Amino acid sequence: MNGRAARVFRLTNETGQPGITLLPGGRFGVTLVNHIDSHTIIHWHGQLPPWTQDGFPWPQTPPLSPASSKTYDYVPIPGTYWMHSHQGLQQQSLMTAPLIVHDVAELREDRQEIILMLHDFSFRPPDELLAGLTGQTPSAAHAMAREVENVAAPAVGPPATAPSMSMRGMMHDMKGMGGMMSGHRDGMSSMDGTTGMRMDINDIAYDAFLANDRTLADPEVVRVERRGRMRLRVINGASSSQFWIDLGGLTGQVVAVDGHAVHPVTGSRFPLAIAQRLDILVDLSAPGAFPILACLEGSRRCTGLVLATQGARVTRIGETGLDQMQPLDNSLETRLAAMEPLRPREPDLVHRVVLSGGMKPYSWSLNGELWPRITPLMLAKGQRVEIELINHSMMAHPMHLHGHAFQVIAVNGKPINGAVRDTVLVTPMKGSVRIAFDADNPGRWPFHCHNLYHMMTGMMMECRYQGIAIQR
Ligand SMILES: [Cu+2]
Repeated sequence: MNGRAARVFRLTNETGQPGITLLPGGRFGVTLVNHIDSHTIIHWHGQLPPWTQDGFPWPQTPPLSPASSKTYDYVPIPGTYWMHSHQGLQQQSLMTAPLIVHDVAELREDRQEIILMLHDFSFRPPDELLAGLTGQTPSAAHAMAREVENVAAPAVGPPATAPSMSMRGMMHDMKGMGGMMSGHRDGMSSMDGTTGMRMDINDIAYDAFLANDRTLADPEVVRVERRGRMRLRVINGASSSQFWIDLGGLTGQVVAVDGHAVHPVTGSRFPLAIAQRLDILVDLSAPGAFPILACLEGSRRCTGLVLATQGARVTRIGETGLDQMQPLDNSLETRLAAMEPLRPREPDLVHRVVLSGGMKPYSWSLNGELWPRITPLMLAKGQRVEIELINHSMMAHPMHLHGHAFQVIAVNGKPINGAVRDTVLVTPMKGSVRIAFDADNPGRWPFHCHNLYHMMTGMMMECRYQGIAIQR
C-alpha cells in the first residue's frame, strides 16, 4: 500500500479473481471455503436468499471455523451486489468483494463493464481503530467485536436486567448514555451546507482510500474504446467512509441503485453511502483519459481509476482534490424513481425507529436500545410493512435491511415514489426516511447501520417474522 507492506484478507473465486459474477438464469451455487486461521462468515449483501443462507452468524448460520466450508444454493436477483464478512472487524481488513449477477437485457446492451470497488484503509489493526473510538484496550475491543454478531437478540423483548454483562454493556453503563451532543476523538466535524449546523463525519482518520485496491498514486487504468459505451458498477465497500462519485468532465446516467433499476438520472457527481451501489452508464464521444473519482465527504481526499482510450496520455492525479466535499445528503435519493415500484397498498404495520447516539461515549442506538439487548420489530408474512426512520444524532447512518428490498417512500417527510434498494442514508439532526416492503421472506433478519463501528457499538436490531422458531 503506497510502498508499505500490509496484511489483508481476500475473497476470491476459483480462478483467483475477487468475487463472483453470475450469468443470466444461473443459480447462486457457491461453496464458501475458509482458508484463514479464524472463524468467518460471508454475507451476500442485497441478495434475497432464505434466511439460513444470508451469511449473518447467529445460531442459524454459524460462522465457519478454519478449514471448513459451507454450500449455498438459491436463486439470485440480477444487478450490482457485493459480499463481505459479517464477523468481527474482518470487513475493515478488506474481506469484501463484488457480486455481479447479469441479466439478459444488460448483456444485450453490449456495454463494457467496469467495476469500481471502494474501501477505506488503515495500517493500524481494526481492533485498534475500534479501541480508539471506544476508549477500550485493543484486546477488549477485539473480544467485543468477536462477540457482537454471534449473539442473538432475546426471545421476547429486552429483559429488565441484563442476563450477562457484555464488554459493551459494562462500558456503556459506566459512562452513561450518550446524548445528541458529541465530542471528538478521531473524527471530524463539518458544517451542513443547508442548515449551517455542525455535524459529525468520518470517525476514523484513514491512511488511504482504495479503488479496486489501489490509490491514486498508482491507479488502475482501464482501456476503453474511442466511442466506448460503459456500465460503471460502483460499490462502496468501505467500513466507515462515504463518497461523492465524480465523473469529472464526463456525464453519466444512473440507471440502477443497489442493483435495482431506476428511471435514469443524468449528472456528473453522485453521493454514495456506505454499502450502496450505483450503476452509471457513460458514453465517450472523444478520445482521451478520464479519471473517475470517489471523493471522501467533508474532505479533499480522493481515490479512483482512469478510463483511457488507446494512446491517451494519463497524467498523475493528486490524492487531494481542490474542492472540499460536502457531507453526503439525500439530493440524489429524492430524484430517484424505481422502474418497478411496489404496488400501491395501505400498510398493515408501521414501525418507528429512532436513531441516536454520539461520539462520547462512542455508542449508537436504535429506539434507545443497544444490540443485542433490543426489542425486535415483529412482522408477519404477507404484510405490507413501513418503517419510519428518524435520526436524532449528529451523524448520518446508512441503514441496511437484510433479506428484503424496500422502496423509499418519503425523505424528510416529503412523500416520493422512490428507489427500491437495500441500504438508505438517514441524514443527521432530525433527518427522516420512510421505507416500505412486502414481508415475503420469513426469518429473523438483521436491520442495522452499515457503518461498521456504529454496528459494533450497538446500532443493530432485528426484523422478526411471527412464528419463526427461536433456536439456541
Ligand atoms: Cu451509523
